[in-house]
Amino acid sequence: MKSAITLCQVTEAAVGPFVFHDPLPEAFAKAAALGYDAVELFLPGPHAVSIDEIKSLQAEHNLAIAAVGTGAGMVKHGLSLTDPDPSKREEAIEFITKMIDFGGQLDAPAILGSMQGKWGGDVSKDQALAWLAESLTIAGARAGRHQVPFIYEPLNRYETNLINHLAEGARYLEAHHLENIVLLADLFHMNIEESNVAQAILDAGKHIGHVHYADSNRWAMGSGHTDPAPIIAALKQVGYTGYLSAEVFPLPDPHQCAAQEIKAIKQALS
Ligand code: LER
Ligand code: MN
Repeated sequence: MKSAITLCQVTEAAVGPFVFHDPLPEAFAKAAALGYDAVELFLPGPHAVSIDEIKSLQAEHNLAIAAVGTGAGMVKHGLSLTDPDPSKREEAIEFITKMIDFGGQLDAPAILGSMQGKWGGDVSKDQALAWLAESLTIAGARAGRHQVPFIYEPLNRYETNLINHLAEGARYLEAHHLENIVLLADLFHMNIEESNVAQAILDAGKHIGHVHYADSNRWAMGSGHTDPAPIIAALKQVGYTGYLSAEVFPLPDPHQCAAQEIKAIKQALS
């Protein structure tokens, strides 16, 4: 397993669970100085930063791109894949497709989190899950062009009412024959929803393709009441070799948070 840290350039997400909000040259330098293997990018959209600029920062700092988030589609543009308005759903899938192509040029998968939306009002749960499956079919195929998967993230009940558990996510991928889609195990969401986080990881097994490595309070690991040992053991047991990515609040300050998280990741993997 490898370490990653979130870099956010989305002003609307300034209070979100992202560690460094500095301009990218400074943020890449800070991640590299602390010894991270990669950065996870949360950008305003597919044209916010040029691929050349990111590649040159990667080369300068020897950092991989672990993943790119798509949440700006929701927080900036109010787009979701389960919007009752077909033109909004169309715009949402276009935004995601462009983010997949952006990430793909950096060998990085894109993540679907908040843009999955919710069911309710005029939209039934079955209808929303059917629209989501259609979009995931498109996203999985598009990501495949870049030889990367597309990452689907079950969220806690306060953020979506679609899929809140890894097991539901795994069953959904299988039932809809969704190919090239992996699940994101965000330990913060899992701490709220799963009865046993390590067991949920064992059960989801090969479907897990990315991990947001947060403690129970969504601070750096070691700040809350999560015991990382059985979680790491479960990830090893299922053969997970991807990133433990610091999608956590930058508290008590970004540097202390980032330093504690890399220490916790290194300890867990030693
Ligand atoms: C995104 O990765 C996530 O975990 C969400 O809670 C934020 O939209
Ligand atoms: Mn997450």
